[in-house]
Amino acid sequence: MFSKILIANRGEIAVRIIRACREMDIETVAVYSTADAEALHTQLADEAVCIGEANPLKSYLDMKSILSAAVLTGAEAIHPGFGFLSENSKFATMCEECGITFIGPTADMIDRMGNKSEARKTMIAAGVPVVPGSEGAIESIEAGLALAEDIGFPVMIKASAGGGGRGMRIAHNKDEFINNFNTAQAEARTAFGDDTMYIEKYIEEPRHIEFQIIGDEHGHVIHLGERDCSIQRRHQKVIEEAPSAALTEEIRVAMGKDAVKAARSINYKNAGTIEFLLDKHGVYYFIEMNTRIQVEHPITEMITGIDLIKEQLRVAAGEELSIGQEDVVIKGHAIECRINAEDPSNNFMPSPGKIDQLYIPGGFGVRVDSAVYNQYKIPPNYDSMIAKLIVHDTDRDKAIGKMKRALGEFVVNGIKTNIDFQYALINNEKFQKNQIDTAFIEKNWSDLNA
Ligand code: MV4
Repeated sequence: MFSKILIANRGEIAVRIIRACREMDIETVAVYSTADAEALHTQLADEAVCIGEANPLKSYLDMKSILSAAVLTGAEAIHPGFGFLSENSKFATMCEECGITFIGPTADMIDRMGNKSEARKTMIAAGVPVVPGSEGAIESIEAGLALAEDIGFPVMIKASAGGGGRGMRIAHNKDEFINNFNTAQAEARTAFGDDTMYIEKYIEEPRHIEFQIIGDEHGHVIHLGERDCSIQRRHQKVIEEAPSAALTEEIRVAMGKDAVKAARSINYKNAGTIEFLLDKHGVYYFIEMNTRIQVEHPITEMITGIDLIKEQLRVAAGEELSIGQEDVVIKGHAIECRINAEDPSNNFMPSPGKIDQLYIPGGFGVRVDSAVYNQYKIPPNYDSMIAKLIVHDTDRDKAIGKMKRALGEFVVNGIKTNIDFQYALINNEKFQKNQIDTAFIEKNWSDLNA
């Protein structure tokens, strides 16, 4: 196992990783920007190195600064967390060239899954069900249109370099296809410097179901069940739960097998996620793979009792997974609410600033992963997520009840937060009855703001 690692991230995920390391007797090096001198990760790590200015491009995304910090402190590995450099194959390669282990998959796997039309092709070849559409990328707008007419409108036009909702357009007919294809392609060219496009049949009112998988370099790949991430706003997840209340045991077993098949087909090593869309008829389709640990990993930890960061460190160090598929037993139900420093009454605008009163909920089955403390000043330069409130109970109804209790206890004053909005979501009758899809927040907007 490593004796010292550097964490190339900030906020609650940096703290989460430091905690796992401390329990494993691994020393930690934090990196921080000038805006994060007082941040919790900077204070909690064994060592901390300032790597630059508040602007993430000049600190948390500065690969040379981060690698210099790792070399100077003698860190053997770098954990990238999520966001920032976590799916940057160039960074993974640079780590390797410096003799430092990138805690993640190989650069080649990042590239193969980062290119969404290539990933589709790979999954088709592996026999994993994908949404009807182009085999990989489409050659031309004419070829795309012919295919769209073949599979039938509406279709979704997607950028290969996209993912997470960027560079995506729906087309309901031929005219829309031509217009939206051109706009989406131009957008992709500007945003990603890559205008490769692919198309899929548009799945109406789907649920977003993702399977947690993890693989080691000894040929073991297991899944740890699914998460339902359907409650989101503008492609930002808001509430996640595990397991999904939308799956029958039969579908769950089939999806789990396909998730493992997907990861195994690329000899995947690291924690990762296989994302599926589930349509109203219970038919599921692979859409994307994430080659990183994700924000919502704690709900999987709560229902499985498995520490995903520790397993991730083990496999990165070349060890075998400490558990097999037979050791993964799903127990109860977990829900995560993302607590953001933002103003729901002002279009969810970020609301940075000083916290002048803080009470964090606790009690049986309540977990808060956060990097804030009383009197902490949230800098304006980063993501607005300040905490994840996670609850675990024996079933979904009880978990909902526990989340209501915990949200009711949570006090953050001095800044605006989405705590009351989260309460309205959790308290919503349709949410409670599991009448959910990816358009839930839009569809229930007036009820949620009553
Ligand atoms: C889709 C889709 C419907 N049909 N693909 C959005 C994010 C990206 N990861 C994929 N996304 C979607 N792809 C087909 N063929 C609908 C969405 C989608 C969505 C997916 C998951 C969670 C929330 C969403 C919100 C809007 C659209």
